[in-house]
Amino acid sequence: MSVGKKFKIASIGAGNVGASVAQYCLELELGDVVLTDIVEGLPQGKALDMTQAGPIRGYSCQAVGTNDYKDLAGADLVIITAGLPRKPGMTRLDLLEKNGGIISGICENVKQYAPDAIVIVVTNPLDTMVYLAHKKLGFPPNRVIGMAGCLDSARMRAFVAMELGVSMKNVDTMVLGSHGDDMVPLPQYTVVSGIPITKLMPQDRIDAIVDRTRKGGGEIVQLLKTGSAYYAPAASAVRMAQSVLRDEKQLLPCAAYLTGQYGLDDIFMGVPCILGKDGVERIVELDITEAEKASLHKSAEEVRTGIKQLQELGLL
Ligand code: A3D
Repeated sequence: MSVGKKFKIASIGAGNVGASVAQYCLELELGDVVLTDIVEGLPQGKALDMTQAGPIRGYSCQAVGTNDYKDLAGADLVIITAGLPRKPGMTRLDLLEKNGGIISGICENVKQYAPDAIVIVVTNPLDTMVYLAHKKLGFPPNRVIGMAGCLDSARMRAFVAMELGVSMKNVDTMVLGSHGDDMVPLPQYTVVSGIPITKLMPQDRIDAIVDRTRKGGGEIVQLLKTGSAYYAPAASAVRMAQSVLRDEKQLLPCAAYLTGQYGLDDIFMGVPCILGKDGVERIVELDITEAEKASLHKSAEEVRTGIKQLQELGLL
């Protein structure tokens, strides 16, 4: 990917997350956005509306809406948010089958029309869907990335800042593992302007923050009742997109393809990654405790179960 040109970003899925992704990309002037969905009129209407906000918000990038995958042609970066959130009465397996089918179909089109793109997957169940996307696309693993850790660590940053009454900008955290209850927040790597939180709050408050982070998605679902979070998820995906398109080399937790790191192989899991123009340019291996390692491996088992189910469903 060449840096300095005007980029083309495809946001596939024009629902809550996909439309917010497009909006943030325009606000940051990361590039022009192609908003894609299967619902006729939805991406076109939202894209036109966003473009018309440009003169007021001061951006000159534009969005176009489409139902035709041919319009992805030449996209530098593709963000996939298409799919269903889990609804009441739906089992994990139902979700896996439904979203697995959607991701497979989309990847066929991305492969055909945007073969050089870097792809960020947001659709749940995240770690399984990004694995499926990688297999279907056949792209080198550095060009396929899952968004989850960035969101989970942003949630933890917000909770720490709220607890201590400090600026969110001063808080840094790291969350490893799969997206969901088995994620592995790392208090030992959580700092406020370089000061470990262990020096700033008692252990029971740290434990409460870790627990709230793990359940962060569910807390919002409970409040919204008819949907799941989208502002912070979209902001997280766009932060990753920004680091890639502007070759910023930000170190962010992302679901990346592991080849032995943290003792895990042939799986996508949340790990610290350096993101630049080539996608995942490096995976950073942290020194973690035995208990954290055990949690990470437990988290990996969940993901492997999902991958096995995809195989049983004939999707892999
Ligand atoms: P929603 O607002 O329902 O939007 C999904 C959109 O996908 C809808 O507009 C659909 O019409 C569209 N769609 C369905 N099938 C296709 C297809 N084949 N091609 C193109 N578009 C299609 O959901 P949302 O935006 O709130 O969430 C989208 C996905 O992101 C869900 O799977 C969520 O669970 C997931 N999500 C993940 C995170 C993570 O942290 C990993 C956070 C938030 C949401």
